[in-house]
Amino acid sequence: MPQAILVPILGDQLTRSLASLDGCEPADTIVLFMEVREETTYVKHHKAKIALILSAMRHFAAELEAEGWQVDYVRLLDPQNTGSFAGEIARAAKRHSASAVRIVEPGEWRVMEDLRALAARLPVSLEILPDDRFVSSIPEFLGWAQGRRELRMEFFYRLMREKTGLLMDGKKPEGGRWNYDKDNRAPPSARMNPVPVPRFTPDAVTQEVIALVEAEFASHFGSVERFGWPVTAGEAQQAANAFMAERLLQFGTWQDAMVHGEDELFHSLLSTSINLGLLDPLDLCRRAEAEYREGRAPLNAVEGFIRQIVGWREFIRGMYWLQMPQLREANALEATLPLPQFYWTGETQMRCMADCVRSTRENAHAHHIQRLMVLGNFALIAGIRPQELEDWFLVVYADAYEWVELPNVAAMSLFADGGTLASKPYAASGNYINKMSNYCGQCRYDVKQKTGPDACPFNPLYWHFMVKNRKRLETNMRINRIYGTWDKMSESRRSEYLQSAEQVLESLEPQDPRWVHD
Ligand code: FAD
Ligand code: DLZ
Ligand code: SF4
Repeated sequence: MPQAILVPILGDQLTRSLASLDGCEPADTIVLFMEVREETTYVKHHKAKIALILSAMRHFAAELEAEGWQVDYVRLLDPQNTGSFAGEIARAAKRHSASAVRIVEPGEWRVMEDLRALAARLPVSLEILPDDRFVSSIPEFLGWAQGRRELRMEFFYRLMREKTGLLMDGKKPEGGRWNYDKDNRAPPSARMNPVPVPRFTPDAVTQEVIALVEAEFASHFGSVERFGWPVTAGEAQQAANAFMAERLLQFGTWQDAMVHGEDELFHSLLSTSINLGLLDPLDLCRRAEAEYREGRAPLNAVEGFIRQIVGWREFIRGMYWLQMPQLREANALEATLPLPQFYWTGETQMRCMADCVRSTRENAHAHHIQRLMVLGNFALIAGIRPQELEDWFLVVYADAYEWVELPNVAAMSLFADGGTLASKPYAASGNYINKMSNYCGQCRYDVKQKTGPDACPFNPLYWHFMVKNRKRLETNMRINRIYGTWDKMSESRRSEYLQSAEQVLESLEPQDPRWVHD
């Protein structure tokens, strides 16, 4: 056989039109998949996340094989498995006497560094191709960012709307406004009638992977009992169809609402499939736009959905590559508190936190406002060390890869980059959670009480955070007025707030680090 080209496909590159396959002929190409310990345990990912990725990899490899591609699939327990991408690519290049290796750029900095180091020592050339599954390339984003004083999603988003033509009316935005965010914030209401998200019964491949995960990763966080994620492009399309037909209509209005025990509401739950490469994000946006153009979904819903994808998702990825590797160490607010153990166990009397952790454990998912305004907000105002919360988010969500997790956690949620990404910290007292959810009614704490043992912990922590960071935040025009309110309080009221906050902080049991690393 003539010398083959080796095409390694990483676990989140499961896309039929992947750039590295483009132009290759099955007869002289070896497609390599690698289940490796370095990826499954560099943090101890949620069991369902590992099951999802390995099952999706196995299904995709089988599909390529059925199409006539020569697939070399290294399984986790293969005795020769070296446990790393670099080790497996080098081994496969030798095994197949490959003339060259072609790979699409990885999503994560860590893996890119490993590939660059590998390229320097491999005896054959290793070509790293741009990942064209995004609307904006990394150089395009870096070019846009260069020289700008403020990097705001809104302006980048408008550019992406113009570039794609999504929801454009000539040169103007459809409906006259770029952003209908104000129409995306209705609190929960009796009028809400969410249709359940489709769940996919694990087939034999997924069941085998689940058994492997239970055996090999028993001490990892989370449960696989309710596993129902789409694991093929076909299933992902079914999930997308159901979203477009049943939930997009109301997605916009209740995007920020939270309801106890209702884990999905009108969210798409498509992030796992998009991030794996099973769904094309731009195609989803075009489908959502068609729902609007054909009168089946309102503009606030469709614009909201499109903004999340060509706005936030693209912007977040650009910010990752702009801010790495510094972002991983960023801690602009000098927060040092260890992550509380209840992020893992859910054992807290805060009803909002307990429900979000439960959903996270059962589903490897929580929706955006639960992530930002409950789980992230608590960590922000309590002063949790960013790297501990970042590891937590990377472990627990099935859609978490560092390129998307890290900017969302460090920059958006914890303001750890000092405001490069967000114009102000997303800090809130219990009042916000009470307005946007039904959590507080049956909570052991009283959201109306500001201080004392029965007060909602978010209330004193909010002021504690504001006071602690006064020097840094007072110059921020978007929040500086809050200090006027603080200054008008009596001395005794202020010290009640601070003492209450200290009591909450002292009561927090630090996490057991073995949740993240053995
Ligand atoms: P929907 O509400 O239906 O939104 C549609 C799509 O928009 C999502 O599928 C996703 O692809 C995209 N999207 C929306 N918001 C964002 C965003 N801020 N960044 C990137 N894409 C976005 N998303 C991840 O994919 N992986 C993560 O690891 C992740 N970590 C997060 C951590 C924090 C602290 C916060 C605040 C947000 C995080 N997000 C992350 C963004 C968002 O919460 C999830 O994309 C969303 O909850 C996924 O559920 P969904 O598919 O139902 O989303
Ligand atoms: C997250 C993950 C896990 C848990 N396991 C694997 C694996 O065994 N093999 C693989 O190819 N990819 C895995 N992944 C996804 C990778 O971590 C991801 O592709 C890289 O970090 C690049 O973003
Ligand atoms: Fe959460 Fe406070 Fe409401 Fe309890 S009262 S659910 S702790 S916001």
